[in-house]
Amino acid sequence: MIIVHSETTKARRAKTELDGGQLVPPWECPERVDMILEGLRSAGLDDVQAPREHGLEPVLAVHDADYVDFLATCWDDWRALGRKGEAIAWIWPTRTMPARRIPRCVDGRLGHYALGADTSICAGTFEAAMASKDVALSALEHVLADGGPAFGLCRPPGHHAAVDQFGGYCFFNNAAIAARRALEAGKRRVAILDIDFHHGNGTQQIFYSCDDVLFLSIHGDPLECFPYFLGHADEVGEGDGAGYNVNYPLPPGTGPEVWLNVLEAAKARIAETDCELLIVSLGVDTFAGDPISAFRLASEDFLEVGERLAGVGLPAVFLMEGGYAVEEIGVNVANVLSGFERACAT
Ligand code: Q9C
Ligand code: ZN
Repeated sequence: MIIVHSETTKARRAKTELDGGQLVPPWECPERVDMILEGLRSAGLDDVQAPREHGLEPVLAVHDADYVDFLATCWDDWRALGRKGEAIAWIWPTRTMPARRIPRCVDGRLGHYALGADTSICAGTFEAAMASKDVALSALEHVLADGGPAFGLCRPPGHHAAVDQFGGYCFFNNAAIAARRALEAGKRRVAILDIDFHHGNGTQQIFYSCDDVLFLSIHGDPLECFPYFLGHADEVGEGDGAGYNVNYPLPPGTGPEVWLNVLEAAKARIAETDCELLIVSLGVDTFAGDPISAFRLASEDFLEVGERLAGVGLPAVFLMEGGYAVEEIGVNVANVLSGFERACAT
């Protein structure tokens, strides 16, 4: 298995996250990257390669140009106003005053482009987001070239980022960018299977009316869990995309037995939909010890997850999403990938 990694993914080093009414050190921290690399190395997954730079074109195939420009300039605009803290959204277009124009002032722009207040923007955020999508695209390239598999150690993660919104620690939707590129390269249909604890609202929104990307997500029920406003089972896609969006919301406290059964249901949907590539949005925040999530998978269960994913039988790109139990994140990710490799070999 090829591992794609860039040290530039650590250029985002935010100091603050609004959590429970307090500014706390962000759960989504650069140390996650080092712990994952260490876990992979211990498991013998040591074929680590640097990404190739892909520029903005593949980003603009997914995200609006004004949104990309906002991400590129937000921190400088914020600093120019002499602000002491990190850039954070605090007012939004709402149900009673929906967005009609994009404000000029950075405070208004933050509200326009943010889906929540959990994700501060700081120096290095844009560079890290650029490196993260290059990691995803390079992992994809390896799979397109030789059938894979490959793991892209993306950071920041991507699945909460929509066409023109950031949040949930995500800026560019790495999985969506890779999927669009795979279609351009000739794949006729791509499955994105999102096994992060949180619903992949951004990926769903991006492909909601598309039939060439099958999006499936297994996640904490949005009635109880972030992102709260998307991810219900009756969201099935629209227009051409009707039937190509599949949500499996599960109650907080869900353990490995139920979770793995639902994974089999998702695999069955992929099997009947004629896909040529599998992109796994790989969050390991389904781990029982995750500090901000509520499923009950144990570290050993991730071996089983990897083995079961091999059963999909498609060329596979794994892209890192969430996972905040920093001590165990390395072994959890390594277990998924080792389980996958082991099952492919047999
Ligand atoms: N500060 C991913 O796993 N924050 N994102 C909830 C409140 C939102 C998780 C805690 C969690 C986003 C990629
Ligand atoms: Zn998550």
